[in-house]
Amino acid sequence: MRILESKFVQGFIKMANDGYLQGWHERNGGNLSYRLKAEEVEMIRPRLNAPGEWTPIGTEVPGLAGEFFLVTGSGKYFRNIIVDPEVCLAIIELDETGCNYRIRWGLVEGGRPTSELPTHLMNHEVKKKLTNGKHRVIYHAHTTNTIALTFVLPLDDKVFTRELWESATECPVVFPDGVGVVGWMVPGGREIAVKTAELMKKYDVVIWAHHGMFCSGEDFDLTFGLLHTVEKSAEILVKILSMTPHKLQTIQPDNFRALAKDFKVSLPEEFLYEKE
Ligand code: 2HA
Ligand code: ZN
Repeated sequence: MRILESKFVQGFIKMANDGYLQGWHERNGGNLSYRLKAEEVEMIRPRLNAPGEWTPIGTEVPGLAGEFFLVTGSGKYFRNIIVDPEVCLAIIELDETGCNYRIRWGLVEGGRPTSELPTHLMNHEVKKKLTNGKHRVIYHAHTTNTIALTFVLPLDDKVFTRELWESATECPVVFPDGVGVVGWMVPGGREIAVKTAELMKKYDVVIWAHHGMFCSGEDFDLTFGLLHTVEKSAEILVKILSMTPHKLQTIQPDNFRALAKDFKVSLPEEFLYEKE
């Protein structure tokens, strides 16, 4: 089967375009990666390019040795993915040490995988291990309202989680583990990747101050839906804070406990602190 026609490539392209239409991908902002299933690799193997040179990833991910990923290209615009996926995307293969990659499809006009490849792969490594291989998608977007909040809320996991939970009732059900926050760092390298992957051990959502958000999930719908839900809640909170610094009423800790019971999720008490 032609690689472009395969279901996972089509799902990837749709997700990327949906993100663009939401306004989260100005210029070359954001990146997306998908860890292929073994049967998907076998299905497309006859149509992969002959192996080329190995290139260092810039970090080590031994837990992903030999895996294949579909990724966005560095400097490529999300708005062009749907028009010319073979120019904007790549399928890469990792070597047996998890230190190097090589391109096996795509980027037909040249280029490299996303500048955030270290963060994507280190997140994939953590999630593959902790979810028994269920999580396959890592998504980074420049989510306007979530970014705005990083200028006015303390850069603290507990505060961000609680404020986002309070801003829309579905939130604690959609991300019961909460969200992590990374203070401002230089993007694109190993240091921010290590920090993000550490938080991904606990959360499926990590916010980068003054930059954007990373989400991890099982498939394209769940991962897009997670990021969309966080950003929608952030939008509501931005509107609230734009009207008044004081909420007249909100969802209270005991309301969250009742919600947890009915919706059969466990909400860590660390986020249900009493406010002054
Ligand atoms: O330009 O979003 O974080 C791609 C990015 C880098
Ligand atoms: Zn970014």
